Amino acid sequence: MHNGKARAFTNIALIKYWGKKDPKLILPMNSSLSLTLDAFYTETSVSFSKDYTEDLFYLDGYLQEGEKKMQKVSRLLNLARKQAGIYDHAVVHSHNFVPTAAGLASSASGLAALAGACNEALALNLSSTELSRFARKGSGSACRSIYGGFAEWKKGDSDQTSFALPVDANQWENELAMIFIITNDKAKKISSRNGMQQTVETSLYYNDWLKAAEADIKTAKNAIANQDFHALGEVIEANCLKMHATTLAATPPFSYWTPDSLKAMNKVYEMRQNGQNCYFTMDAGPNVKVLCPKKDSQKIYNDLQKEFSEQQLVLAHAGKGIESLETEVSK
Ligand code: FM0
Repeated sequence: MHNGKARAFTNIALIKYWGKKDPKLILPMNSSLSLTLDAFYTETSVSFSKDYTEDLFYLDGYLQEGEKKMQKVSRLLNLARKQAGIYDHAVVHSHNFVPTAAGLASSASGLAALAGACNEALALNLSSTELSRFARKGSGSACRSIYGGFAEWKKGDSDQTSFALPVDANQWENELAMIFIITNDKAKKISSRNGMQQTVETSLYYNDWLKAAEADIKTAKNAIANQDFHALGEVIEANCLKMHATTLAATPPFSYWTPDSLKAMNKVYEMRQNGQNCYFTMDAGPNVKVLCPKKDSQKIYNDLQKEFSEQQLVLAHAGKGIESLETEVSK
């Protein structure tokens, strides 16, 4: 029996990963930059044993059946077994900790936690860089959840050279906050994986997205180095809008936005016009995330409460990197 357990926090991309150069290895078309957050995390334990006759994956206590639900988990288990030379089946228990009942399960924290748990269980002794590279092969965004605070996933051009590294902000991340506006808790129609593939293959704007993303990373890193909130806010909001523009120019066209997403975006514009420090970002779904200085977060939260219910709002701050946890069963 080989047991391991880890906790990983989710991260939100400020400059988005949107498109794969190599879908099998999960090599991205562009580099991305994220902030790890404290409010959402996953704890995952894994045990490998000769007594098991198949791989089983329980998410929040429920057995996940079918190839599609097992796909990302199986990928990491197989890679871990190959690396360790241990070919036992595995049982995985994963728990998503989210502050509301509104879903928001994240493949970033989930696959990072599984990577960490496998690293422990099979004594792979991976460095942070190696763990990031390993987590990447479960889900691209997971490679950034190895680190707390800001992280950059350098796209690289091979399995070896594509991984995330921490971005040193001199603790500035601790002066920031992110407020989640949960507009819709239903399963999304087009996954990130399918959405980005459709966009790479068909969007008229995809090449322009790539040019913009590389420039935006540089602007964002400069803003972080200078601790310039407005410069960072401007580039992250614009980067998000450019990513979402690519989906409108895909064939067939699609959008992740709902009327509530637009309501939230307009609220952010309105608050900014009234002198508030806040900018939004959105991923491959309808929820809107608002970046603001921590010192202003309560006032901005209160303003958002005029439009959205308390159940829809989650205040988060910078989170930690991945941690190993004690397993209940001794090795
Ligand atoms: O997080 O196909 O990692 O940079 O969230 O598993 O590699 O779930 F806004 C979209 C995340 C995409 C941007 O995609 O895809 C970001 C996104 P996978 P992910």
